[in-house]
Amino acid sequence: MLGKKKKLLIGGLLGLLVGVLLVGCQQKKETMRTEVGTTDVASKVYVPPGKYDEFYAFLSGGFSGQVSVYGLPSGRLINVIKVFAQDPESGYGYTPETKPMLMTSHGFIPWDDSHHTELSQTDGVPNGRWLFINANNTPRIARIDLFSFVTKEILEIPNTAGNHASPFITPDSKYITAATRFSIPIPQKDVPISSYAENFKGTLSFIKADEPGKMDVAFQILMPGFDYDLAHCGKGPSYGWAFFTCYNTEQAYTLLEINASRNDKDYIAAVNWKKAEEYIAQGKYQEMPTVYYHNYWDEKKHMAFSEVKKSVKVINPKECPGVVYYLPTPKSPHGVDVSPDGEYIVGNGKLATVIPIHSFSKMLKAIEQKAFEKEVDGIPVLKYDAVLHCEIQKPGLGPLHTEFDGKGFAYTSCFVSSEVVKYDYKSGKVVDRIPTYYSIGHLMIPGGDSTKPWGKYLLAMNKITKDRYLPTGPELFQSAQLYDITGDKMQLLLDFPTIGEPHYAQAIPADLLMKNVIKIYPLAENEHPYAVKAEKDAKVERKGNEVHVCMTMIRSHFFPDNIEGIMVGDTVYFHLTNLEQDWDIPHGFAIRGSDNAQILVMPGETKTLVWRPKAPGIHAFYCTDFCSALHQEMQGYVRVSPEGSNVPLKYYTGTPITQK
Ligand SMILES: [Cu+2]
Repeated sequence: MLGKKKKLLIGGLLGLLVGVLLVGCQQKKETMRTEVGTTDVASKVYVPPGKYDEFYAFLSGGFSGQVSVYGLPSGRLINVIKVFAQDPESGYGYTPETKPMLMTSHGFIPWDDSHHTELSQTDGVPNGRWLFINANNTPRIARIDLFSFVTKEILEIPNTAGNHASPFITPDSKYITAATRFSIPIPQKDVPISSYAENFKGTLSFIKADEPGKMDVAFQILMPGFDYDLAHCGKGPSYGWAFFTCYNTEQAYTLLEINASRNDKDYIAAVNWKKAEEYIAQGKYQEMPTVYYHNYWDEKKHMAFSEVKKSVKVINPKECPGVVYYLPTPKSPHGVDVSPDGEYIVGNGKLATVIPIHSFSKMLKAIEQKAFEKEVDGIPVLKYDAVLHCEIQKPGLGPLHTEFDGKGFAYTSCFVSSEVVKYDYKSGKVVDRIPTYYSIGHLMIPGGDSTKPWGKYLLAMNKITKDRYLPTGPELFQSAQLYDITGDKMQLLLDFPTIGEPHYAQAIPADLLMKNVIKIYPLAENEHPYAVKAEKDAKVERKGNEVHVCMTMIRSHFFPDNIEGIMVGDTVYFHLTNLEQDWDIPHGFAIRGSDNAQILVMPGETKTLVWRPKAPGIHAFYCTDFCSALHQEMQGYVRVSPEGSNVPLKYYTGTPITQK
């Protein structure tokens, strides 16, 4: 038997042990919030081989100019959609069929900086039909078909420099927004930069987006010369309005990091676009001459066409009262985000110590009561207190962007303090915060800027990667981080590297999208002028020093695979039609000395590779996509003779008996 003292001692030790265990458990719980590696966390992102992810996520490619498609929660890269940059892997932007997509008023632009993806919506909910994305540098908006993951339309935005506040959509997909980040003379003129205040203007643009293939600038609003940064459209009660942040109300044109950081408050511009429509209908606009390109993809012809537009409707808020109001917003605001119910407008001031949340209903009341502080170029500035719902106190440093989970919470990314802050946007109470690694920019919750967020996950897109992956020299891929937001506390699940620098992203449940995704292009519907739908129709034709080779591809040969009679000085157009009608059987085509890309041709599609042979001899070509067991046999030869020689055109596959 144990003595009483011993019992007490053991009891005490047990108590201590339990205490240590409890502390240990708590510490472990804390650790698990930020560190991956436990079974619990791993199982939340594990998608077994052969199984699909729950969400498609579309991340902008930033300076890559493209869109990358990831599965969530696994973080697996599943596709890269070609949009604003040439792609040697597929031939996009190199082939004569796709080159018109990259035409602009500045000529052929083979690169851009893509920033914000936006899904088309029905009743404020992403519908999985289209994805829009902006080009920032040469201002444009692209429409991507989510049935084929192909860019179908690109519209240039005139009177704009730095198309950043774009493409944010109305809940019915009627319009998408665009704006000039950098104010410039509108129309352009040669003036001293120091005449900024006098000569520089901004524009806010509303792009008609509801008719596929027919995007156009519905109208532009001429604004004071500030920097217009980001936007979101109203929904529910605020349908008919759009909100744009602006900074540099100081109108600085040099050393902005100091000179544009002087004012305590800048603005969110609230635009009543329904009112603007009324003024347009009444003819109260100026038809301003300008030049901009509209490029669209003809699905039947498998090629793009460009049209040049020559004017745009511009309205001036001075002459159109009630279209624009300014909401004072501290300080150099970046993102502006509207709550799912459409009532709250969150301003994210990069240099602000609070996050102001404006109330839409208070704004309407303030307008009615003319609670104006002053006017700027005829635009009333509403009183801050008259429109403010609340300020989130001590949110974190450098707030940039906000998304919503549909359960009454908002999540704001804080760049400087590298964290996500979660708060109840009605009560203004902060309920959780979690670090990001490192320096988060945008964040995304599936449906998080819509009327019905799916919630569940939050994706942080971080600007600095540092030590998160194996080092790869001075250049490191940017890093995304996935968080579980189903509980009271956010939990870090996964890091994964991204392509380019993703800015914004969108995600949608996979089942809404995958049922519509096409697997082939029907060969019977192919109206490409150089398509051949059967081997017997394949041909080689000379027109002066142009040679058109209409060639077919099917497992595992080209028709023709031997061609003679080509000469130095010829321009040879290989028009390749893939005769396959089976999912995931592309064929490729590459020929030695080709001075740009190879091409990858999808089943039922026709694509062209242009080749200018430089020296006599025999040139081999081959299929670049491993298509069958005899893929290595999918090859051929072109004989090139000296300029002016009289070798006759001759082409065949198999024996020269099939020669035409
Ligand atoms: Cu092949």
